Amino acid sequence: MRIDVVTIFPEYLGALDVSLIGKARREGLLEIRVHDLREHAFDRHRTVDDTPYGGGAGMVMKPEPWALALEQIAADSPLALDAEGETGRRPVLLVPTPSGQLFRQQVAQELSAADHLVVACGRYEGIDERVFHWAQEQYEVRLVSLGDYVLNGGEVAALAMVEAIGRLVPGVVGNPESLVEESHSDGLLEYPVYTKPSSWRGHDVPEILLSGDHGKIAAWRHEQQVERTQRRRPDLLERLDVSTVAQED
Ligand code: 6GU
Repeated sequence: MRIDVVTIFPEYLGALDVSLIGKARREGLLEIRVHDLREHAFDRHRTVDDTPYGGGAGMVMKPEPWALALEQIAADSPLALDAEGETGRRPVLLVPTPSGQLFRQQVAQELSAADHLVVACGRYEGIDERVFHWAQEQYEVRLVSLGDYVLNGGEVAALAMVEAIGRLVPGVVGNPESLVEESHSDGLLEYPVYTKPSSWRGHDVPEILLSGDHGKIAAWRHEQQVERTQRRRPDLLERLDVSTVAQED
């Protein structure tokens, strides 16, 4: 998978050199390129923002540097041309913004099947809205939010999204089994986990986990998933099919 990230703070994306995603880049499973938006701003101060029409607080990102950056990346997309000349498929333009659709595991799953993602990190009060309409000709545009709180810009959200998507690309996570059991993969929170010692500072590991009865352990873990989802995230249960919650044997 190819991922391009456009930002005015390329150094923020340095974390993508580290750990699992860093390793996947070195192995060629993920090709991540980080671009400085200011390289597409041509005045003396490399200005990328301006005051909002209609008034109001803060600044808005100007459309032109974005158009130049996104045009260049689209022209260089692995989807731009195939042997016959056209793939007919567009790269996905992912725009982190608190006014976007909620970025859930299911969205990460969908996006992990894309061949080319471009992440547009906005700052200030956001990017001129016309950029998103204009970009639809070359991109499948998706505005996505991490949750109901405000960050200073899209960079931290881009890191979270690239990690959530990248780890679902085949080969990036060494043991694909670990993707099946984790939180949100079945719409429930994960069951609690324990390791040695079995008794620690007066706190014991639940007996059943020491029993060796794999059927009972699986049933207990499922109960724990449902119970803690009910307690911590009742909103998640409302989205689920009853068969996911009912104990399967
Ligand atoms: Cl995706 N961007 C920004 N700037 N703030 C956020 C967010 C995204 N998600 C939650 N807050």
